[in-house]
Amino acid sequence: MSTCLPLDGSCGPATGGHAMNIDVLQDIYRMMLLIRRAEETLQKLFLDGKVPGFLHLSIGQEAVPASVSSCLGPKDTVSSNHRGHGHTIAKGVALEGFFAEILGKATGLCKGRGGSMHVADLKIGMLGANGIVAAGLPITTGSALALKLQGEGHIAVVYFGDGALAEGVVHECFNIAKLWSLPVLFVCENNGWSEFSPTDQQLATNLRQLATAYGIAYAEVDGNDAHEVRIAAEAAIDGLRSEIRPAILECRTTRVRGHFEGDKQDYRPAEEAAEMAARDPLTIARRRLESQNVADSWFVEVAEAIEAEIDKALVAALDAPDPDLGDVLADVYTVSGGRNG
Ligand SMILES: Cc1ncc(C[n+]2csc(CCOP(=O)(O)OP(=O)(O)O)c2C)c(N)n1
Ligand SMILES: [Mg+2]
Repeated sequence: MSTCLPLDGSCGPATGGHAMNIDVLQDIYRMMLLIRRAEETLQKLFLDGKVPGFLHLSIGQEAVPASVSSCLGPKDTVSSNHRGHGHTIAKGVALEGFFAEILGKATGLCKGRGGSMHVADLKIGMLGANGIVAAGLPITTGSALALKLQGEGHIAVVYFGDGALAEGVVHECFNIAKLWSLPVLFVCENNGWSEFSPTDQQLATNLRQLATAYGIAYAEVDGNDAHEVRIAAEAAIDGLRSEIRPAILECRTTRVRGHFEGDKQDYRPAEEAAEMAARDPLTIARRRLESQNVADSWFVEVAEAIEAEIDKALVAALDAPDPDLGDVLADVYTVSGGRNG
């Protein structure tokens, strides 16, 4: 199927002069649902006591990575933060190794040593989730420098939250990315919260003003509308590839769950829950697809296929062996620079 998907019912170009084929939004919807179901699976595993460590779910934010990654190729790189499951899955990670990593199994993508906040898969350009707020920005800025020097037209993307904007390293990265014209897309998932503090209690300015100050191209979108995110991301990424320069994309989104699983969220206004339900990214995308006559049967088929994919990966991950304690020092670098194991 290759029907034009308009914003307004016409079939002309949508925002920014870009039209979108309906199959692009179908692919994005499929990816959003895969992320949602994978995280719901993790949520259950966590409640069963099978996940060592913390779990930060990105439920409500799926439209951002699904849409941004739909514009990327395997040689483009991505780095992420503590809420990184969606970023990782959207970049194309194998689900079995992903689940195994979060379960701490030997077959995990990082041999079970990283867990939820440190999943990485360099083969597919996933440079890693990161438990240190804002730490993905210098990693990605460095990757963008490498990609620019390689000269093959690939770009680097970093996802970070509004809470990261108060970190000094963000400003260093904006500065050097602009000065050196690095092909990096800074994607801010602004969900209005940094742990238990609203954004305006910890940031004296806003991202639009920061982008202006650094002279970096900036766009702001409804991060829960996959169609809008895709159009804005495509325009930004086209600019990065053709002009070799940075851009900032701010996506207004919703952190549906607590900061971490188990967070009681008693600091949160009660009315936020209803607002978030009305902005569910899957519902918004589904309505757009239905308005273009995508049949109910298509949604059923997609949901069944995803359930089967997750079940298969999960069974394999749960059956996988735990790491051998004898390997505990393997891959650990010593102070003198030698390598154990
Ligand atoms: C350098 C650093 N400071 C503080 C923390 C504790 N911390 C973990 S997540 C977080 C809030 C992050 O908020 P945001 O970047 O908006 O991401 P969100 O959780 O909303 O997705 C904080 C302060 C940390 N992990 N690293
Ligand atoms: Mg936040």
